Amino acid sequence: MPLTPAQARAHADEVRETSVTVLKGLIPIETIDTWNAAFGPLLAGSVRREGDNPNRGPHRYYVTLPFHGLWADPAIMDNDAIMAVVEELVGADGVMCQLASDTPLMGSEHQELHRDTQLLFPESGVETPPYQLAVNFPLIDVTDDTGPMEYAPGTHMLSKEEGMRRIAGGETPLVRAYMARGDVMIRDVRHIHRGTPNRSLTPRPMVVAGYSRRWLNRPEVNIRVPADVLVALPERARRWLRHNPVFETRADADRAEESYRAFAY
Ligand SMILES: O=C(O)CCC(=O)C(=O)O
Repeated sequence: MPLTPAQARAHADEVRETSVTVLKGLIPIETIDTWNAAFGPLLAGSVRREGDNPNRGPHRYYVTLPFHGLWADPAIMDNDAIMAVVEELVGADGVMCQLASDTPLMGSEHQELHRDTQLLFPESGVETPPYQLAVNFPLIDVTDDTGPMEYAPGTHMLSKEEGMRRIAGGETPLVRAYMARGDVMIRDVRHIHRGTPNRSLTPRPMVVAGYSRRWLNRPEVNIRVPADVLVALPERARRWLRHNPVFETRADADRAEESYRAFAY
């Protein structure tokens, strides 16, 4: 269901103010369940390669999604409601630069509190409007048991020191991001946040699609786009993908692994 311009603005304003907005029940649950079933083998491959101490913390896996088949579904990658909010925040000339997933398993721990990006002018103490967003949706329901992300609202507009001070003093609480299958979160990744332990036996995959202002280069991520997938996408999706490498075949696109190492800002 598309958003009206006023609804899109209200969601964008919520991100500007708190760092997070949720579009509830946006993606059909059947689609999510199909993604979750297809995700199993990708996760198993990462667990085999990386063992139980991968780069996002123990028993926590960052898995890049191949950009073809169901993973490149335009109903999600070119979703009118998501794009309306994203365009409000980073401009209609922005870029999509990341498609991956974060999955804590049983045995995962609290991550350090961190932000996912550097500030643009860290020495200035002045925060800018948004320039880097994550669009997240879980492949299972996120409850206390399955390891909800915790975030500190408003800290995207503060220095790390000030944000940490407010969290430590209880002035800014850590909010647990409970989500049901089908919910989509759009967040400003400058907010201070952390992954929490998944205490269940079920992996908790969280898809992450990254969107940025057109001038932001994020060398740590990209989307390796097969040419046949690109030409079949709607014009808006092709435009948002324009800075990513394009490959003649899907096998070539799948070959290189993105190396998104654990770093915390
Ligand atoms: O998956 C989550 O709950 C958060 C993970 C996270 O913040 C990270 O890996 O940087």
